[in-house]
Order: sequence, then C-alpha cells, then structure tokens
Amino acid sequence: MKQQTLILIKPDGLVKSLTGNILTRLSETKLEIAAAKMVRVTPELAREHYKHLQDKPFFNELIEYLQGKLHSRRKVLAMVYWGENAIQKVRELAGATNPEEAEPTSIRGAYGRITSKGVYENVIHASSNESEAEREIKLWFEPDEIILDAYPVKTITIEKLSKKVWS
Ligand code: IDP
Ligand code: MG
Repeated sequence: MKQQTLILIKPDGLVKSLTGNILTRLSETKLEIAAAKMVRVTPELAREHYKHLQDKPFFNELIEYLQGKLHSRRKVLAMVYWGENAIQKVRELAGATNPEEAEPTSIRGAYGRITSKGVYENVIHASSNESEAEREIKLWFEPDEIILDAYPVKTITIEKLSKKVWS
C-alpha cells in the first residue's frame, strides 16, 4: 500500500549536523521525497502538531524544543516521503520514542538523548499512522508544495491577497 508520511528533522538534529546522515539513512527505505522545506516553527504550529500531548507534564518543554528554543537553530526541516508502506518503514528506521530504549542502530538510538529536564531529544519526527500522517502533512504543507496529489484539493479564489515577491 502506497502511503505518505511526515518527517521532521528537529532542531537538535540540525544543530548536531545530522541532516546528511539522516537523509542517507532514510534513502535505505527506497521511498521518494515528495516535499521538503525549512520551517520556522511558531508556538501555534508546535502546539497544534503535538496537541495529543497537551496534558503531559513535559508539554511546554516539548513545544520549546520543537521551536528550537533549546538549541541555536530556530527551524526544522519538514519533508513528506512517499511509497510502499512508508509509515512503518520510516518509524522502524526512526526507532522508539525514548532514545534510551530505541535500537542502537536506529536514528533515535544512535543520535537521541534525554535532557536533564527530561525532554526526549530524539532528532526526528515521523508520523505513526495514516490519519496522523494526513493531519500532519496538511498542517505543515500547502497542496502546491507537495509533488504529488497527496489528498483531495479544491480551488478557491482569494481577492486582495498580498504576498512577498522579489523586488
Ligand atoms: P513519537 O515522536 O515517537 O511519535 P509521541 O508520543 O508522539 O512519540 O511524542 C512526541 C514527542 O514528545 C517525542 O518524539 C518526544 O520528543 C517527546 N516525548 C514523548 N514522550 C515523552 C516523555 O515521556 N518524556 C519526554 N518527552 C517525551
Ligand atoms: Mg507521535
């Protein structure tokens, strides 16, 4: 079954210069990259992305972590990978949520850590099922930013739209 999945290289992954290593590991899956962009994460985006954890004691630190407030990189690399069984393939390669319990050869096992404040800095996010992937991909990407027809779209006309163009 062909699927799409959202992958984020979190701020710790960027600060540790792990982007190349992580992309190389991801290429083992033979999945296709359908979208990629750098994103400055607003508090609203971080809260929406992790809203299923809003009652957890580590929620506020987690939101700061995703925004890059714990690191010197206020950005993440957001990507959509597409192909056969994409969600499970990427989750397996990512490893368990807790980097200390993750397979040592998984991305999180190799590069993650638990901070003294108890945040799991696990360098990568990967969607865990199809409905989560759909919610997350729609949250992080516009239809035109993805190189395939990920989900049904509609066209709307926006009047008086202002946007930045090259001057
Ligand atoms: P996942 O990233 O493996 O899907 P989730 O339960 O969705 O795991 O948690 C999202 C993120 O929240 C994790 O990747 C990790 O950074 C952080 N997190 C999850 N559980 C804990 C915890 O018990 N303590 C500290 N941080 C956690
Ligand atoms: Mg999750």
